[in-house]
Amino acid sequence: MRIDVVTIFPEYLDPLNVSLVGKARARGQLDVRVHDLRQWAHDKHNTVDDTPYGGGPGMVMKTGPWGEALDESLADGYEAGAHLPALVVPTPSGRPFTQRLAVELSARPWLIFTPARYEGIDTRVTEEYATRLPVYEVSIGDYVLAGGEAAVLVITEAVARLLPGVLGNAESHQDDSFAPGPMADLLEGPVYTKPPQWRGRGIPEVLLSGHHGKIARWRRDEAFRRTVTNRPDLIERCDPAAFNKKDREMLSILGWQPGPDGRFGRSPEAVEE
Ligand code: 6GU
Repeated sequence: MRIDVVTIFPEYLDPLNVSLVGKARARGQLDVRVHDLRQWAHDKHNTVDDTPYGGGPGMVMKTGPWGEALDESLADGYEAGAHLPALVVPTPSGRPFTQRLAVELSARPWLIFTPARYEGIDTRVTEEYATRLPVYEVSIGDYVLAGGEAAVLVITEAVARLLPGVLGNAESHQDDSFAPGPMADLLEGPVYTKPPQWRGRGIPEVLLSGHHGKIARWRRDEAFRRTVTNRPDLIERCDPAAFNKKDREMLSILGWQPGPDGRFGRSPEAVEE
């Protein structure tokens, strides 16, 4: 996969040299090019922003530098043999970044990120490139960052670990929270390693039993426990067909019952504490 990032803070992307993404680059599985937007600012102050039409606070990033940066990055990528580029525009106004979107992006051969500072990029830039390439406007959560660079780090790491050969163990993202499969839509429960005793705290006995069926059931019960506490919305929107008899028992213990539509909700007596 090829990744281009155009930014006014290239050094903000230095973490892409470290850990999983850094190793994927070193192995040639990921070709990351970081470009300084100011290369394409031609006045003596290298201006990339201006005041917003219609007034209001803050500054808006100008069309000119972004247009030249994207044209040149596209030309360079095509020349290097890359194909099917997609533009990823980090913005708090974008669609939510989810594991599903990470999987979709990981199937694309070439991503171009346009993290913005200030109040964002003049809308005509995304409009223009949307006539030529798929454009994903993406938000990494319901909070506001000072710029999109941190979002590029987040999205790149989530995508890179899905690329073939990047994770050591081919199975290790099968039961990630949010991955499709038997634990779909449940958070992962607690994990333990040696020593077996630490500050008076032991290990749940079932994990030492060697009984794989019981261990799988225990893990699923703990996944329900954690999901009910931290993300009850995930249970509410789950297709109840995904729950077996033991799942329903566990949900009942945790105070959840099927409603008229079959979907699970907190039992009335368990609500409000
Ligand atoms: Cl992608 N950018 C900014 N500036 N703030 C955000 C965001 C992105 N996602 C959530 N908040």
